[in-house]
Amino acid sequence: MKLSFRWYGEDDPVKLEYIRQIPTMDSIVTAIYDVPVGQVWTKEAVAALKARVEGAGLAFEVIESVPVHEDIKLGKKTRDVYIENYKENIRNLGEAGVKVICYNFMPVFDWTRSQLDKVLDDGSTALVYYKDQVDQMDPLKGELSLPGWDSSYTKEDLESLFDDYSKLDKEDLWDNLEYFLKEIIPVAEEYDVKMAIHPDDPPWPIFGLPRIITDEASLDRFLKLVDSKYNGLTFCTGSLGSGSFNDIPSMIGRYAAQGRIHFMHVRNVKLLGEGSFEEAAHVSSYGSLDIVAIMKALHDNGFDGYLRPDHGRMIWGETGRPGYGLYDRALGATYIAGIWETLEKINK
Ligand code: DNO
Repeated sequence: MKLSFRWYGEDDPVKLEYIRQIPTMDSIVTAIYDVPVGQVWTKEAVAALKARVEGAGLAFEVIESVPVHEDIKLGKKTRDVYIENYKENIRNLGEAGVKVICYNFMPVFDWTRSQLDKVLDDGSTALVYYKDQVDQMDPLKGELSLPGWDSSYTKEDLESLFDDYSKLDKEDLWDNLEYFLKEIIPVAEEYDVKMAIHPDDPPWPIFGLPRIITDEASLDRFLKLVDSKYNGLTFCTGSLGSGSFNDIPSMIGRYAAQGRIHFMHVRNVKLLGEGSFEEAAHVSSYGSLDIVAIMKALHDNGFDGYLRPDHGRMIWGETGRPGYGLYDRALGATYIAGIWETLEKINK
């Protein structure tokens, strides 16, 4: 297990030098953020990012994310241009030593929450998803903006995307995903870069848009679309674990044994029933997930990929990017490292 931490570049209030000080920290998970979705990242920009991360004493081996252009998800004629650009990114990143690329196939919106700063009993704040509130949100009206969303869309762009998606059902989305994978996985194989899809967060359709990477059956189907270890998973415990229908430790055990998990996002969520949840401290008793069982499933099945603590709460007065402060994620990292050390020792 290689412990990693997400860093948003020089604009991130969390400094690389601070991340380095988290015990057993191995690598940085990052991306190039100022290139529009679908375009090629220049080799120079990738080299500069690599030099910066390695200069801070951390490895540069995981990219989260190289985003997938909507035309690819929609299966538009223009997709081939964007797929060629995607392949070029895989080649350039592979040549720079990147081992894993995380991406997702969620239409329009990445992760979605109803509130980013819900005050918990202990005075910390967390990201929450209250179904009744999300059901009342209309992304086409008002100034809704959430951290997982691409803020470059205008209202007109969004209307046209919603219109395009209204003509697409889940099976069409699967077809478009398969087309994409059949194009890119051979390049990933050649350049030794493991592709790792991130599941849908939350794992059900929102705003009437289809979502397909949601549960064990869909992950099985996904892995068979191209049966190569280069077609693998970012297993996000919080995303999949928001659905009570997912048995997280058992799924992790299976996919880790198959060598198909390349990247883990470890986060705890407290399920409130009926599709609502609150993000919680990593420690098992604070949420609905058994983090020890999750780590044991990884350990017992030979997981040797990258793992990062996922969203944290805001604690100790920290402000910054919702979910991505330093303190609570560092506590999560240390808790995870402690479980891992225990598993290594008791299994000797
Ligand atoms: C949320 C993240 C996601 C993830 C993308 C991967 O905090 O885990 O935004 O980066 O879905 O493409």
